[in-house]
Amino acid sequence: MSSAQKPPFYITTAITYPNGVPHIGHAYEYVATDAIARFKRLDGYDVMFLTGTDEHGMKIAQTAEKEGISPKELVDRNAVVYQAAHADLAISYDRFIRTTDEDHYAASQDIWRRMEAAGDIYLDKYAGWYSVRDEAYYTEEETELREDGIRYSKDTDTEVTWTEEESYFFRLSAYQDRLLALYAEQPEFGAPQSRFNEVISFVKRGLDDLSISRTTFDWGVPVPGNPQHVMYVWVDALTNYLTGVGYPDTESEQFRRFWPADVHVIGKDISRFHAIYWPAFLMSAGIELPKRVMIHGFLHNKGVKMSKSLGNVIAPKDWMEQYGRDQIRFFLLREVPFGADGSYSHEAIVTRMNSDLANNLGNLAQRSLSMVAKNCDSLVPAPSSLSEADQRILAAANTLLDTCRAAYDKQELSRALEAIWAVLGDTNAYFAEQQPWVLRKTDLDRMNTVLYVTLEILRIVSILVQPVMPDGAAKLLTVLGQGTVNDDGARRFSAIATPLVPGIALPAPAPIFPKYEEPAED
Ligand code: ME8
Repeated sequence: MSSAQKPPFYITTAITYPNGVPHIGHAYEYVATDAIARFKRLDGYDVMFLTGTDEHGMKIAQTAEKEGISPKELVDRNAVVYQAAHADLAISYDRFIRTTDEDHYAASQDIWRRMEAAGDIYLDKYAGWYSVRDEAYYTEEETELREDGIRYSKDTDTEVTWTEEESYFFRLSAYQDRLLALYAEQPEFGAPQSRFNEVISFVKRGLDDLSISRTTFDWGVPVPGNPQHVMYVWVDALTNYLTGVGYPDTESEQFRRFWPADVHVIGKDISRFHAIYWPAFLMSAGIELPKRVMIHGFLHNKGVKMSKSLGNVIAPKDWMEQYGRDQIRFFLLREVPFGADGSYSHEAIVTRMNSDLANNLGNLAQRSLSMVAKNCDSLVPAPSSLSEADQRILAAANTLLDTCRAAYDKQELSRALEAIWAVLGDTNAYFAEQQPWVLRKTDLDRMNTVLYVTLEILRIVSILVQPVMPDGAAKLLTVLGQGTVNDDGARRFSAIATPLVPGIALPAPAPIFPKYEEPAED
């Protein structure tokens, strides 16, 4: 099928501030979004997956100043670091947008002009509390003066400073009713429900107009018609989702195909920006709204917030070197129900690696495939008539695609993995009960059947775990004789319904998910 015939699917991550180094929290968001993008591609969609860096604003300007370099030098240096993290994590994005890309200036200025033409932008004076860390404004009530004499945002614990300057405002207050109507008509707009409810209550309390330009620094997109002002970084940042698919050319093939976005994947600290400001900007500009904002939780190091001062910030690369890429991707998506906050520790990772991957998957593959190598001339054995136990386990494996689709459509990735591992658990029990190594001496037909059923389930499982573990799944599919990376017809979800063909020659099995070995102490 050509891509034009496939249904489109547009998914995005938040764009990261490139003012430090990527950490596990960022990796978590990239990996989750990547798994969904890969899932949809394997399921026959034409996917557009956008990620990137959010390069303007006060925070970047201040970091650059501290380092004695220009903001552009800082973001040029750091964007590369984020791109390398994407490559290390096998993030299969279609475009890595940088908000300093030329086409993004045109897009940001275009949406501004549309909001202005709608009568939603006016010039006034801003006086209030600003958090540079959050690039966000807070009301007096949202802040508190603490014992150290510094005022903080109560919600995010970041320092705020009093700011007074001439500023353009967006008439956010006029959008309260329309936003509430949107939430009522589209209850799937925000997820999970608990986090979406927080957004709804916030809007119900009433909205203030939003300051959307700054004059005290110039690192941003110039305001059309008044270059004394640069846009508030969130106006340009949110617009990246439009730039990524060809805006402002709303007639372009890409824009018409992919906008509105199917899912924006973001963290809980930026839900207001995505579920309140963003739809309001789009309503004002007369542009269709995204279908869904998926709000994930935060990852904490053994339950403790990651912070530079505590020295517990983990670089994704260090983890991958220690445990392996697939293992980390699997751990992140299996361990934490997407949407909830989660915790990680060495022990938790090792447990997942050893029990779920090495035992339940790797070992089952190794045992069954080495029996086939030894006893069936390395050919997929032909099954004879299927027993009730065979039929039951095959039927369970054959429901997995639908279960996974339903879970991925709600971004409930851990549920999809849980369902797959439930079938793997049952298959291990089946293999142990059937004892093909005993059947080898007593009933070869039955041995062949048990091995066939086990390989068939491994085939289905391997196809379905590709979005999460692209490397290991590819190796498994290779040892199961199922296509190649370049000729992947047998690896797509549409191939699940066609059972494993007896008689195909299998390559020598190789262990795929090894157990974690603690490094020897010196
Ligand atoms: O917020 N656990 O950028 P950012 C899980 N530039 N996710 C985490 C996390 C953690 N410990 N820490 C951060 C920004 N994140 C803006 C976005 S979008 C138009 C602009 C998530 O670099 C965070 O919630 O601070 C966000 O979704 C992403 O990482 C980038 O965070």
